[in-house]
Amino acid sequence: MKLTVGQAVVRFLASQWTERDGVEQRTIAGCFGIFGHGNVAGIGQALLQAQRTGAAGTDTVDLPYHLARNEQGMVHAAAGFARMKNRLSTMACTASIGPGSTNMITGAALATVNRLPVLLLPSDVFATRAASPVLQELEDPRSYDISVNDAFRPVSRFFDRIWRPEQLPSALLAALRVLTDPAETGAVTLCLPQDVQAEAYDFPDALFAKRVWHVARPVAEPVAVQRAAEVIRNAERPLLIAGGGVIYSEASAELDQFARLTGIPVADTQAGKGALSWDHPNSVGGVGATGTPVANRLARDADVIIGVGTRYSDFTTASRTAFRNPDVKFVNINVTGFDAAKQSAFPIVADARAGLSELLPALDGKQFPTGYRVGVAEWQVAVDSAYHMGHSPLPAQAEVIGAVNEACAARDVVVQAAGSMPGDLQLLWRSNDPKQYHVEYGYSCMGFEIAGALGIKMADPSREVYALVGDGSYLMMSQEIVTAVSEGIKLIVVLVQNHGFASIGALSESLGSQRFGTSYRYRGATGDYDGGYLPVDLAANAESLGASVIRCRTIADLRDGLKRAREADRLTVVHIETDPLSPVPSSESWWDVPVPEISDLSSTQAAREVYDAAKRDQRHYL
Ligand SMILES: Cc1ncc(C[n+]2csc(CCOP(=O)(O)OP(=O)(O)O)c2C)c(N)n1
Ligand SMILES: [Mg+2]
Repeated sequence: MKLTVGQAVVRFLASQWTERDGVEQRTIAGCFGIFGHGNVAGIGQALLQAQRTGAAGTDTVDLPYHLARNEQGMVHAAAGFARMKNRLSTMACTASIGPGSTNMITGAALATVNRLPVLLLPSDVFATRAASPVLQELEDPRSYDISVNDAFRPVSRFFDRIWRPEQLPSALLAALRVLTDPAETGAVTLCLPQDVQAEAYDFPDALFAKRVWHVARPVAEPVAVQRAAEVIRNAERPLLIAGGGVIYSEASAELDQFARLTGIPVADTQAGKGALSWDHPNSVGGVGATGTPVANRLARDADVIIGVGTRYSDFTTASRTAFRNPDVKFVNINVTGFDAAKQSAFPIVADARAGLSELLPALDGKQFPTGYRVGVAEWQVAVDSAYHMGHSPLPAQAEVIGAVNEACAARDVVVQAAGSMPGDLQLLWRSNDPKQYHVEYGYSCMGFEIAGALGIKMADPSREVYALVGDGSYLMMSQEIVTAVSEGIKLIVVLVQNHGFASIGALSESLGSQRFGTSYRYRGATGDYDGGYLPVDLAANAESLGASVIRCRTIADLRDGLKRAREADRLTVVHIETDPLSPVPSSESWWDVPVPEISDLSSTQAAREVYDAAKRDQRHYL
């Protein structure tokens, strides 16, 4: 079949399907893009042709194109989409050469860190070098085969550059293999030189036949299950930590059964929150640096930690201070050998659902005490008071979170990524559904919120999607509001104005750095940013991008605004100002952020003493 490389890429992508548990869906549901000279006539023409005629020559199979406003934003949208689809479907992203492509690198890193499949198609410099150096080409005197796209290599799980059409079939197959493999997945980058995109070649017809990628549920090695089960049977105080892998594997029912039958308390990570509903009898909330005090006390004393589908980020382990029992042992169920082996664990390399189902019978009916339930009930009283604290004159962020949480129906989704909200959310949010809590905390990338929410809503239009966004994150990346408006995609954006970085401000203060350089204010007489607030109106800004805007002053306004936003049929921004210094309950935990060993400032010296003391609790798990 004679096609250009661009046409072959599009036709191939439109014919790929994933299948798990007998359910098929399109692997690549569509293509985000921003055109420039690198892709407008190559991939761009192929997408146009697909839109006009159907990619595979039919009316039903197609690769819909979505014009984004920023290349980083479109990769965030693809990552949000993929997470919402439990990694069984994603989007492709086409960018022009040079800055269009390198704008995607942050998105690629986010996807790879979070183990989310995204397919990136950065355009590249001429293969023939006919017009070299083309506009935006990096000239490297050491080698002519280096381009800016080589910067994708460390943040991609598969990377290739298609210098010749003959390379395309094997590259496409490798790309799809990695995208659909739960153990390997992440950003996949295929660089497409702009001349090669337009070059015609006689491709084998079989390349474009419908292809179904089976997404495996690898089962555990029986010996590994027996060894792990023995460790758990001999435990006295086990704690299970549910990570994102439980949700991707759709293992909530198996986890529920495992927890009910054994009595083992279940804590969760940022990616795993909602694996069990917050009011499940075994739920003890988030664990680690931003976890609940209940879970953290259980973690401190536990003799066996069962990590399911978690990669043990430093927030989860509280920078390796969370687990203090001197004899603590780990049992990990993970589809990735790399994660299963962490903390010198007894590893079960398996899909979370398969692994839990195999481990449960091997425990021979062993049951553990459930005394922790008293602490959970007390903790829920503390959450209620944080949600309704009546802070004044400006409301507290915890009350905003409470209002959004109480406005959410079970299937609604909350999206966040960076600032003070991820911590407050992990501590306080009550999740009723495995897909309700979408906090991107692998890369914690400011600016993910609105762009990610766009992808999430595209993945499941039947759910209301609330993007909670701080003023800092909003200023970094709000432009996908325009994309959502043009696509007619409804989002609810809750814009929390606190004039700067509440998060890093508080962190700075706790580390002796006096909130230096973290507020959005005029530069004052001292030279610091301690002057008056800036004449910035983010609500007006959102309005100017085409959003409906509801301005709120009080929590009562906010509750009403959220109700109206929910009833609205278009993107609505609900704006509220909060007190950046408002309180939240303590996690009774720690995060390792080094304080200077020597300093002229007494604030830093005092913080270093506290740091040294906390650091003594840090350990290896060997
Ligand atoms: C792209 C990016 N740059 C920098 C950071 C470091 N950082 C983490 S939180 C934060 C401030 C976030 O401000 P805002 O969105 O207003 O949230 P707030 O802290 O006020 O809750 C910064 C700069 C980051 N996470 N991501
Ligand atoms: Mg802020």
